[in-house]
Amino acid sequence: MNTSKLVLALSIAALAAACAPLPPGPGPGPGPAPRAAGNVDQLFERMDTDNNGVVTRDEQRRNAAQRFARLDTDNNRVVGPREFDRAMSRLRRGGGDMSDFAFSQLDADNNGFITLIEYERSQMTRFERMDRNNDQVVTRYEFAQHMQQTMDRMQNRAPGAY
Ligand SMILES: [Ca+2]
Ligand SMILES: [Ca+2]
Ligand SMILES: [Ca+2]
Repeated sequence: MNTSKLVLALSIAALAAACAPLPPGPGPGPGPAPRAAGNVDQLFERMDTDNNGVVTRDEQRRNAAQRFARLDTDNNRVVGPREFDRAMSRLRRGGGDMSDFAFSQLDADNNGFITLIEYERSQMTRFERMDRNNDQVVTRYEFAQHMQQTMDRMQNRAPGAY
């Protein structure tokens, strides 16, 4: 398994679960900023629940639990493909093959459902990827870099490329 693909899938899944609809249409304003820049700030602020400017492992874990609860719309403690697909379809680019791929990455034991434990584990893996300097916190800068890479990959590859 190519780890960058894995992390991309996890990032997209997390984005979908963050339930922040990306602004549709062409990006605002001039400059090199990616059109998701504003969202990156918003997403980071949502992750940094105590507002101290960094995301800790505890915050990441708690956020994972909250996102999971949001994905599990029928409250049966697992997220099935349909629930996941619905979340992914909020991300215009994320549907279809990409959704299937992300789902299969999250469903570690391949039983057709994502459990909270599987989801948490994936989010902690993602945390480790984001924490580039391994100081056990993710800064806004680290997060922005991570999201930038995710966006670049989403834009440069058709979903079918996976
Ligand atoms: Ca924090
Ligand atoms: Ca469910
Ligand atoms: Ca760090």
